[in-house]
Amino acid sequence: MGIADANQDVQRWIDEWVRVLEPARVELYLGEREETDRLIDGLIAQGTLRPLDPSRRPRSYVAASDPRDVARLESRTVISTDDPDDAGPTNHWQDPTAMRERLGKLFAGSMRGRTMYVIPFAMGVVGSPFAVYAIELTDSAYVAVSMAKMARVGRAAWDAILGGAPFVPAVHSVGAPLAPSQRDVAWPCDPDNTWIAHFPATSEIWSYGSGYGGNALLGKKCLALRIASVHAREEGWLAEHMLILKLTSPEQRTYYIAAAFPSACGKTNLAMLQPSVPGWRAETIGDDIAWIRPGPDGRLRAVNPEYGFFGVAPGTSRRTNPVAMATISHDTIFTNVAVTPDGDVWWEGMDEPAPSGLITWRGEPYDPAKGPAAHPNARFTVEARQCPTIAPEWEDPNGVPLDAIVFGGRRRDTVPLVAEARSWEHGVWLGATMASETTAAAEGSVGRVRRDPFAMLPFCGYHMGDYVAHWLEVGARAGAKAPRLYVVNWFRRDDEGAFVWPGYGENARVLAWIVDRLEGRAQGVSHPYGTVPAPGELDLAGMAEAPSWDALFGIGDEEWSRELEDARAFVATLAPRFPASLLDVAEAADRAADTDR
Ligand code: GTP
Ligand code: SPV
Ligand code: MN
Repeated sequence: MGIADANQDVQRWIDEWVRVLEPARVELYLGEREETDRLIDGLIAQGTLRPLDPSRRPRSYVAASDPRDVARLESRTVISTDDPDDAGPTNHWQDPTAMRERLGKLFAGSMRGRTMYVIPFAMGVVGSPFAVYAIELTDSAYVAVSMAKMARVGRAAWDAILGGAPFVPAVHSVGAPLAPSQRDVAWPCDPDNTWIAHFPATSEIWSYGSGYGGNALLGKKCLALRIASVHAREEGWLAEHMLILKLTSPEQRTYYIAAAFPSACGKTNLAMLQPSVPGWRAETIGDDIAWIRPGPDGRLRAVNPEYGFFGVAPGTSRRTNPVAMATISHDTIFTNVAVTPDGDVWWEGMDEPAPSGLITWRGEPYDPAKGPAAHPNARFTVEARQCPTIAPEWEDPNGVPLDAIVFGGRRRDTVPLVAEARSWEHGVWLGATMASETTAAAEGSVGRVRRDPFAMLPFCGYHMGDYVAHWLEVGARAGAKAPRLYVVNWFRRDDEGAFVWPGYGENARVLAWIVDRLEGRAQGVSHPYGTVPAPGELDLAGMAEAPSWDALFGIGDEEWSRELEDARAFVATLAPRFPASLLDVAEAADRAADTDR
């Protein structure tokens, strides 16, 4: 079906995999309406998707995953380079030959009884200088229909690849072959043997055993971050875990801001911000990944290479994120949310309390004593063009020029609400040593503070020390045209454990201060983290309970020295590739803050 016209390289690659995987059928999937409808009908018949009430949420479905397959599996995500040092200490390294052998055994016959979908796609606008082409082979129809929402799947990418454009070869199997007459399960997977392997030397991605999110939608973290970060380093650009936001001031000036926060730390929410401050307007360009290249004028230009949002459902409400709620009002696939008796979705943090008769993500009647109704990493999958605040330039093939880049994390103390770095180098130090409390977006314990450089800890495809050095080079080349660098923290808490900052739409106050800095209107005061708003400088007018300056920015001497010591200990683990000059930059910044105090 259409594969006959594939050019020889592509055909040979597909044939090789068909021999290994032994699917019962092979289908080219271009994401077209009729094909998608047919796949969805099949998924409903199989019990993977359950249609929601079309009068409440048209053309929308709920999937419930296997409870053992609910998030990215960081411990089984590997970078296979010949030299382990090229993967660096922050990645799980596996010898490429051994990994190919091990996965080869798992892949052998793993698609028996199933259809293999051949999915050509582009990350970035087809034909643009940013575009990267790829083909994912998968035996999951759920992955296929999700990919059509998340990436530019289709004829244009296929034609580009057939025309000879290089493509990233990506192979995915849920690892659950079907014997003849064996009944399928709703969510096939092989959790005991899951591996998500990357071979940077050949840009290959091999994923086995999981059907969930970043483990299986290979255009996202595997391609657009881990593989792309390797290309980016070689070619002088940046592949980042960042949202991109367009901000228009009351003076009608436009600013483009990118922000790196770790998983489940607020990127989608900031990307869809509805400013609480009168006169400001925010529009969305991307919510998770930014590819950043120097433009012809020397400014850094960013694109969102994705086509949709794979957003965290819990905590999303009309109060916190009305834009997301509007975006997912139709044509959305929900995974691991709860289902109401009238055929709609529910999760913790929604505006309405849990209705009676609620069925949890595990398919059981809801009993609060037995845990949440929606899995904490429950997600929605939806095309970006459904977002009411999507900016027209989100598909600009040349991207948007960045004015500021923000680093943030989830920290109950220490890190101030906002600070401007003293220089690009100082900002790189702050980005390289940022830390965050772990979340449900990956397997493992939640709430533990870990260093997560540039929110890229699980996503950098090479040595983290080299990555930091690459950031220095990109900044040096951009010179005075480089965007300014900031840190933010929406998650400081008081003694009772309550957030001191209301967050969400109120974060616009922080963005307004950043713009004031860009325009030279805000003086700021010196702080261990750089320049923070002087008391009274942050516009808190009209806030119900304005927090004190100290609650938002205060930091004790001991708190600061502990932080600095911990940051230094972390970067020591990246030596000798971590740029030593940054230690001097950090020390100079520390001294500057000291003299100012
Ligand atoms: P990934 O998709 O995993 O990369 O997550 P993300 O960075 O896009 O995070 P998202 O915006 O989905 O937010 C994750 C969680 O943080 C949700 O439960 C939000 O409600 C919560 N959150 C987001 N912004 C804020 C904020 O400003 N303040 C507080 N307190 N919580 C927030
Ligand atoms: C993240 O964990 O940062 C996500 C979800 O955006 S996933 O696609 O699973 O990586
Ligand atoms: Mn993310």
